[in-house]
Amino acid sequence: MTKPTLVSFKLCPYVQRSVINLLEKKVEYEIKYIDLANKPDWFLKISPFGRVPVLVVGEEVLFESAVINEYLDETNLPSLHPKDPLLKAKHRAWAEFASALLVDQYGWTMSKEESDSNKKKEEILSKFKILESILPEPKNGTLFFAGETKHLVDTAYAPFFMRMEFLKNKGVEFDLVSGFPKVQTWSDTLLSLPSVKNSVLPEVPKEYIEFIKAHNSWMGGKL
Ligand SMILES: N[C@@H](CCC(=O)N[C@@H](CS)C(=O)NCC(=O)O)C(=O)O
Repeated sequence: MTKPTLVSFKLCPYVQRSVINLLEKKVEYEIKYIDLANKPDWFLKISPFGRVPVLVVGEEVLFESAVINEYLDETNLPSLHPKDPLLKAKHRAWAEFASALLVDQYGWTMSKEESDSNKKKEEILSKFKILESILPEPKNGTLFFAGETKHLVDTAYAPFFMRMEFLKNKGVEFDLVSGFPKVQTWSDTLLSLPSVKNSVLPEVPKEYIEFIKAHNSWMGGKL
């Protein structure tokens, strides 16, 4: 069977989720980078929403990171999902919550006006408050979504936390995580995983900041 091919934009957090899963599952894969500002025709033909990631598996094309990750999880056992259907459904619901955080993060960094950026920041903070209330207590300085064991849902959050870290490195005013001790421990745990560390190219931290600046957002002027 030929290797699956992941189509990527190197700064995309949704693609990064799939890379983390490919690495977690030790799947051999190819990766093709495209420029979203100049989408090639072959990509537009295979990506129904014109978005990355897409995963090409033989003759088939999968899109939507959550679906790609479920496929990778089912076809490369052991599964990173809980066995119990109710718990599995709960994990899927909280993976959706991670996607909402990514949307807030994009708005926070890319808004042209300070007031719009601040609204998004407040949305992130209110979501952190909810996460802090539902996360279990960390043990020995380690915390995953469900406690001591890593699950698929954790991989949905890691790209978000990585970008929070890139921003925090540009100034304490961009540090939203440290006010939430359990969220902070969760972030530290995820960012220390080899699959997460190796899920982006070395230039991504710098290019992420450059990307924000290049869009003339309010935050871009502060970085
Ligand atoms: N819900 C999608 C979101 C994917 C997404 O928004 N990808 C962005 C890049 S990070 C994209 O391809 N945008 C298309 C564009 O910028 O034209 C998923 O989880 O895969």
